[in-house]
Amino acid sequence: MQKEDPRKHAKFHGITSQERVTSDVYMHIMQKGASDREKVTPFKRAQLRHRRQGENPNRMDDLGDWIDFSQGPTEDNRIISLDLPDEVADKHIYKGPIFGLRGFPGLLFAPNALGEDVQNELAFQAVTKYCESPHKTNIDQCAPKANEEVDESMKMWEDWKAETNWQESSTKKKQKALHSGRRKYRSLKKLSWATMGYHYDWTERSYNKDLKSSMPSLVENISVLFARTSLVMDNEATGATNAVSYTASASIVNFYSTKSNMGGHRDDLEFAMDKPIVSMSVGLPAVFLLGGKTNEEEPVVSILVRSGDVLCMGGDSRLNYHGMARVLPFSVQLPERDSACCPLDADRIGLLDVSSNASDVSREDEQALDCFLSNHRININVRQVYHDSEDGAASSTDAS
Ligand SMILES: O=C(O)CCC(=O)C(=O)O
Repeated sequence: MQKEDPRKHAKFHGITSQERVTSDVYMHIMQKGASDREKVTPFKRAQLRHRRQGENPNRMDDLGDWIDFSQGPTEDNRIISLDLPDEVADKHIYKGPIFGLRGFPGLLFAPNALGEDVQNELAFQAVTKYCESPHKTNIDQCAPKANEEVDESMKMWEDWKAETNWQESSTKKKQKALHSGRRKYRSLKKLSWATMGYHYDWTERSYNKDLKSSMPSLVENISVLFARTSLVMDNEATGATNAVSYTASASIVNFYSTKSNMGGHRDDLEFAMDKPIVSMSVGLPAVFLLGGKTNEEEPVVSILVRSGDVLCMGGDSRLNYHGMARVLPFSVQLPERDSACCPLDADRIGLLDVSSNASDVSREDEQALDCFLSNHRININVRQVYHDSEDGAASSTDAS
């Protein structure tokens, strides 16, 4: 008897897993019209406005009013320039810039915060380690189909390289399947998410303390740095004196192709709602949607997220509706980034004791990764699930 992915039918963040990975649902909603069951809320309207048009992949007509944090506040008065508190900047290496967004207290955006070497390391770890055991993926949720070949010893990355003509296509920024052999059960083409740290139990719809894998130090160190920044800045803004410790205890790694999107949802399953979500992006740019506390609230703003950007949803924005409307293909021409951005590079991240653990990436892997990232977006987001007393905040406080 085959086990079905519980997320396929169960509503996750208010959307089904199918909705999470395909924009066809938006067409479907359009065709159905605004019946009571599928009421077109302001959030959904924003998603529809940005929906991918297969026949027009480079469309830009929906992007006029987006917020591009990498242009800074001089270009857009919705962007607020913030000062990194000394407490965070000195001790935590990242020197900024960091921005807020008018009307969305608690939201922080650090454009191009991660240098190229850090982005590549995150991406390489994501395709080689974060999507492999002991971490869990969407693929593990379903039993293999009768026509699928199961080879537990084959790593998905090695298989993808063997099956994709990335060498020839890396210059053309297009991937081609080499041959259409038997379908693989474990394949990067089927991968849409992996979880690390506490895994979410999709059947019980809760985190399960007994289902846990390790949190990679690179992801932990980056997220603790930005989470503490968010916590300190939120205390400063609100006059609160909340603890600024953070435990990176659960992470979702989302793998998007140019056809993927993620419907609107709130991350409301954690217990430590006073701790921010830290979200980092690598690979293709995308349109991130941010709404209010419900999907009925306006405005719903469109934010351009690019490779290397870090976004924190903390304080008042922790429970805001959000989603990912569309991934922009490589061929879409974006405005240049402001050169004042000062990314966190491997040298500085070395101070966080990460560079010593960096992967030894071969030339072949480098080129294949370049090709993969020219067709995919990887988003790594991190949460603290339980309250400090239960979630071992000691390790993250030591990082100060
Ligand atoms: O891909 C993104 O930027 C958003 C991911 C997200 O919202 C989630 O995993 O809950």
